[in-house]
Amino acid sequence: MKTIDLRSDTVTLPTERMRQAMYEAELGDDVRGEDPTVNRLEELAAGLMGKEAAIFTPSGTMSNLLAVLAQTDSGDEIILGNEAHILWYEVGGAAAVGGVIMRTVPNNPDGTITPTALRETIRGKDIHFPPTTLLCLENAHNRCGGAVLTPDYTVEISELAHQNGLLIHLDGARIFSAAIALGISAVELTKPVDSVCFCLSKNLSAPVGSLLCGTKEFVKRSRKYRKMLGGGMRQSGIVAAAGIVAIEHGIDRLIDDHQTARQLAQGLDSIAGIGIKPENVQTNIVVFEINKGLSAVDFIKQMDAKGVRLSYFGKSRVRAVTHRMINGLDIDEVLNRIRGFMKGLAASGTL
Ligand code: TLP
Repeated sequence: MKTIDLRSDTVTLPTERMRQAMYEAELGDDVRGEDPTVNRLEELAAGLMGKEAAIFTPSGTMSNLLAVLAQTDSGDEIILGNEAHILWYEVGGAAAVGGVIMRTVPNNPDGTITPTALRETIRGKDIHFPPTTLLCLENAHNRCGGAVLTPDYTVEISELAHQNGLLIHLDGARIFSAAIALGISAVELTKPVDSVCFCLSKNLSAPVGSLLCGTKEFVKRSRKYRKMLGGGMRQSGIVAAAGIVAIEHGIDRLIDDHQTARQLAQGLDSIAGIGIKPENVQTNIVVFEINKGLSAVDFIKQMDAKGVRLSYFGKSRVRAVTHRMINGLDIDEVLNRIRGFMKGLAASGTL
């Protein structure tokens, strides 16, 4: 039985072209700024994001942490959505390492935070208050089911933040998915923000890495913090080479992952016991509910035994992520296995 792994697009393996590029990569000591392949990747990334400079980091988590460190002081308050990846899955690094308070405002199901909520959350200059200095956005939004923030929204919320003296960091781990879904270039989504990071090792299939982009001064500060955190890498051109291939050849095909995600969502919608709104699926993330009778943990365990790997997203919430190693036939197979399992449950009276 073939195992079909929908836990995350992070499970994608490098392509043959990436392995070849890694083999042939020209290398140097990147801590000294002497790795030509890393330098090329950073230039390419800065250009794509419309920023002055970029820094290659080992992970999205480190990029987000550097963005906080380089744009706040210890004791500041940063604002982020209550479903933000930075809040949920980054081990509290912003607080533990950066010494900042993470103040949340509700994320709407479409990944946005309401301007009024932001306005009401930004603190004034009262002596008792910590300074509010950074707003973090996320696009596409992981915990909001891959939802996409539009350029108009990004401009509106960024203007509000800037008017109140805040900088804006965008966690754009899957920014190219958002751009492809909207049919625009990524720069349309990154123009209004001060810093942005995107990942190579998720939907773009590279083995390692993320790029953090912003002004030259910001990147210089981030470079110092990356070294402090132990993220200064030496001949990292070996992995940067795969990243260049990912950018040059991996972006246009993301549309295929959105198609398989829609196929999955539509199929799930026809299965009794599963709750989903297929019209909300915009990118490669599909979040659905297991209706009463079974917990998400049990559902995932049972499907795992049937060769379908999914991830936990809440008591009754399950996440599936489509990616380069999944095609339409795999999705048909996933749907057959889930349908069969749910039918079995209904027959046994569990549903
Ligand atoms: N997300 C992973 C897990 O951590 C949940 C996944 O499987 O989706 N920002 C966003 C929006 C992300 O989705 C992720 C990874 C990161 C940052 C962190 O990237 P890495 O894993 O490279 O540290």
